[in-house]
Amino acid sequence: MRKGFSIVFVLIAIFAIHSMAFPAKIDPGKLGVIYYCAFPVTITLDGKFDDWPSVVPWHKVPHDRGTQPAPDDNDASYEFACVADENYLYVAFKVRDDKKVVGEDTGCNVWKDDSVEVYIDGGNEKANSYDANDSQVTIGRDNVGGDPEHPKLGGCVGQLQGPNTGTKAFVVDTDYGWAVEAALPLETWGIELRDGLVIGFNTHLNDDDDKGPRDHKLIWSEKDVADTSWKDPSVFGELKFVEVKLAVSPRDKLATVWGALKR
Ligand SMILES: [Ca+2]
Ligand SMILES: [Ca+2]
Ligand SMILES: [Ca+2]
Ligand SMILES: [Ca+2]
Repeated sequence: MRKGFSIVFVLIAIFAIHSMAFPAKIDPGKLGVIYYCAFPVTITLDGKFDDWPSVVPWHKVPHDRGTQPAPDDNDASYEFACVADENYLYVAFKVRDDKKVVGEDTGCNVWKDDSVEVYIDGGNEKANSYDANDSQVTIGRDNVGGDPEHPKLGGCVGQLQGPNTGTKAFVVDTDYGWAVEAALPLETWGIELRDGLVIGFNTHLNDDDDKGPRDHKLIWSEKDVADTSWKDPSVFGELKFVEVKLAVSPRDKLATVWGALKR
């Protein structure tokens, strides 16, 4: 009788575990308006995305969304995703690009070469000019093969300039173009992580294909219609931090249940 009871209990437990094993759903937010950033998730900056939970939403910015659109998505388009832990906002980019241009414009001028930009308004004040918690952080493709702890950064605008933000970035070339895993320290912008917290946020892509000036400029925030995020945080979109319980492996859970049964 007792054995039968145990078997039923185990079956119920397995059913419950199976249900729990499906990862939490994360609201994808709205393209150009708001991104829901799951935490706590810690990412290893190695240029590989296998540590990004599959439930994390990716926002795709197509070739024709921005002030200098490209002819097609293979020429220029990108996807980005975010997660956070108690120390960092992690931002990943997968950039489609047909021609690599790096090393012509470096440092503060890297926005003229292949680069991505992350914009943060830590207090979400939406001011018309940069205050002490507003930044542009520009990460160039020229960081491929570089030091991820001390990447070359642009974004030399405002009080809290990109190169002074402590941002780390691992940048790799890929078969479709290039990719970035970046870690932005929350304390730089005075961000105290909690469920529901909203900050100002935007992402851009600069694509140079033939040297000289930038050829394509793609923009996530729908309010940034004139490429003015570099001076005006009021055109940023928003990022909302959402605490999620991501599933652990069913095997671990099962071991826990079996252990409890044996006691
Ligand atoms: Ca990784
Ligand atoms: Ca291109
Ligand atoms: Ca601000
Ligand atoms: Ca390019």
